[in-house]
Amino acid sequence: MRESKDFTEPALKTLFAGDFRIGAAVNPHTIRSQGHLLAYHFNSITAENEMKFERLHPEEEVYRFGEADELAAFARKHGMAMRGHTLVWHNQTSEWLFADGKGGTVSREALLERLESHIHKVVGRYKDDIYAWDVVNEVIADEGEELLRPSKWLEIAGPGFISAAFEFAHAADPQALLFYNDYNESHPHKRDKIYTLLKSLLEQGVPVHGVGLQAHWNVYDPSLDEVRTAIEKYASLGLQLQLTELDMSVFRFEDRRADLKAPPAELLELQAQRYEAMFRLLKEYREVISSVTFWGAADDYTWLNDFPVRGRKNWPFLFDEGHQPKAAFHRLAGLKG
Ligand code: HAH
Repeated sequence: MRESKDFTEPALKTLFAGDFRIGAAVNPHTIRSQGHLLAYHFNSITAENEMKFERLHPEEEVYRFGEADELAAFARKHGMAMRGHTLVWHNQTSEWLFADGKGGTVSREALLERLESHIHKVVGRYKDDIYAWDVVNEVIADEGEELLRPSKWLEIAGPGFISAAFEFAHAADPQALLFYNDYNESHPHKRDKIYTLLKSLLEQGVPVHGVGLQAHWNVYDPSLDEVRTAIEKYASLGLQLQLTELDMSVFRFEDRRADLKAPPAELLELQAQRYEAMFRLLKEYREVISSVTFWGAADDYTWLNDFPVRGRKNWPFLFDEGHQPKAAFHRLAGLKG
């Protein structure tokens, strides 16, 4: 691992200090294995998994805050900002939440009470550490004309669970910036649906302050034009934007090939060009984009090593497996203005 003294390249957080915060998703392993890299280059973190419902609240009477607390302590120690991820999601959520304990389904009222008490406890606990929460994650349906994705939340509580979550979070910490977060956010069909949801929340006076563009992108998709149009459309609502989970896969989403042992030079060059073009675009919108968080920090650890093709390695970041800057990093370091 590179030691602190080995970092001589300019720090990302300094390069973009006039534009937006630069964040990374972390976990209790990577704050150790990537500790120096994180402390040198990044000024914001997000817990990759440790603040998700199933991890914090595995049983009705049991909260487990140990690992989340460790990550918050890391942020404090290094003077980093912290984003909270995530309060309401259809995945990684404990089964007990939706059950009545008698083999049936909980009532709408009881589900919303449980949500309120969860949010009160979690948002309240991290009031001094977390400045922004992903309150609701991924409720928009990817395909078709339905606005909302089918889920236990929707089935039991109806669409009102979305505004309820924002209201509860706002009551728990009136200072916190509250985000709606989703992926495929730059694809026109889903973009328009996300926009429709946000517009309706704002019209109802729901306390939503920002939209999180997950930005799980790859070297071919989405196009620069699609990203620009999405940014302009979301920003037209008067919301602030953050890129919350950026990575740049070297594979198309549908690509299942699993034979690559190392990234070919042409792909790394393509990745570098894409990062450069994307960050040039993001800088144009620095007035509305307040943070850009990568869903990891360096190629030694990424959730894409298993998703969507199990066991396949990927190389989506600006730093390689040895935490050395890649071509993409050098291209960003050369951006002017
Ligand atoms: C994200 N989903 C989640 O927000 C994050 O919590 C998780 O760690 C990784 C990725 C992205 C996603 C998905 O859930 C399903 C299909 C495609 C992408």
